[in-house]
Amino acid sequence: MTPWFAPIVWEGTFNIDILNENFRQRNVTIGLTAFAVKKYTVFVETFIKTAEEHFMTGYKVNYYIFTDKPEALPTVSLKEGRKLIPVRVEKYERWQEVSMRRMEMISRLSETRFVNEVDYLVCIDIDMRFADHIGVEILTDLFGTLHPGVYSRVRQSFSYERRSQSQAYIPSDEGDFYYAGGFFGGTVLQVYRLTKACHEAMMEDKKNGIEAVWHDESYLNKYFVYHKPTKILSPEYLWDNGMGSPPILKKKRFLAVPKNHAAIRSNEK
Ligand code: 5GW
Ligand code: MN
Repeated sequence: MTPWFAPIVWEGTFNIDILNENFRQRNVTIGLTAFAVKKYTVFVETFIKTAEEHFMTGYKVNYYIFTDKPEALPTVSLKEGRKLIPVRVEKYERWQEVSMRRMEMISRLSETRFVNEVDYLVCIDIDMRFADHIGVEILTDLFGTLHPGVYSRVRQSFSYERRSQSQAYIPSDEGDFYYAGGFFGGTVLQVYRLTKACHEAMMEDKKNGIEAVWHDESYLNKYFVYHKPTKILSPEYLWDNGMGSPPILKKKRFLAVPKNHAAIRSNEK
């Protein structure tokens, strides 16, 4: 538990049968948002195929795949009650902007679609594969995920934005955890508030000629200082095998797919 009594979700802390009973009675629909812009369309097939095996099995799921090339999305056969919904987005030149604009698009779609179509949203990176159970134990008003690189470290080592000119600024005596930009969510209302606030903070910074050190992740971390998540996911939910297999990790549920950073970040074909 956190000091504000939010559970930190690790294997062994929950009973999935009790949780399933509860969430099934409420007949929930879960929206998953992920972006596949420019070269990142290569990640879609593995992402969806492995999600069909491990993500919210037995529930109604809408996969909202935001992409500049909806026609390039693979056809993947989905289980009953699950839909793939392409959403066309602009392709920004700078990769930082591709990543940051996710907040704007999620907030916009929350107002126009998500509110009518789903109960909860799970907003995640696409350069990933599902490797073990991820179910309703993560669902709550607002959740964030401990960043796999720093989950065991102290506040002073968190790479929060430290320039007071930025809207993402966090003073050295504040902040609870360092959350990952690649896995957050909650109810549509809470995700709408979060993404709208982060987008507005980014636009204010842009106006002032400053961009936070870790882009959207910095603004997300700022938001969570003052709007505490009601659950926190352990790094089981966002792991990279490059960081090994520490004994505390009983499951690796969602894993980074290795990528060639130089090739995928270049604008060349
Ligand atoms: C490309 C080069 C560098 C950084 C980001 C991109 C990029 C990200 C892109 O060209 N297209 C795209 O759709 N994205 C989206 O932003 C993907 O959903 C991706 O998972 C997310 C975050 O970028 P990542 O995964 O490269 O960031 P890291 O910190 O996980 O490496
Ligand atoms: Mn990623």
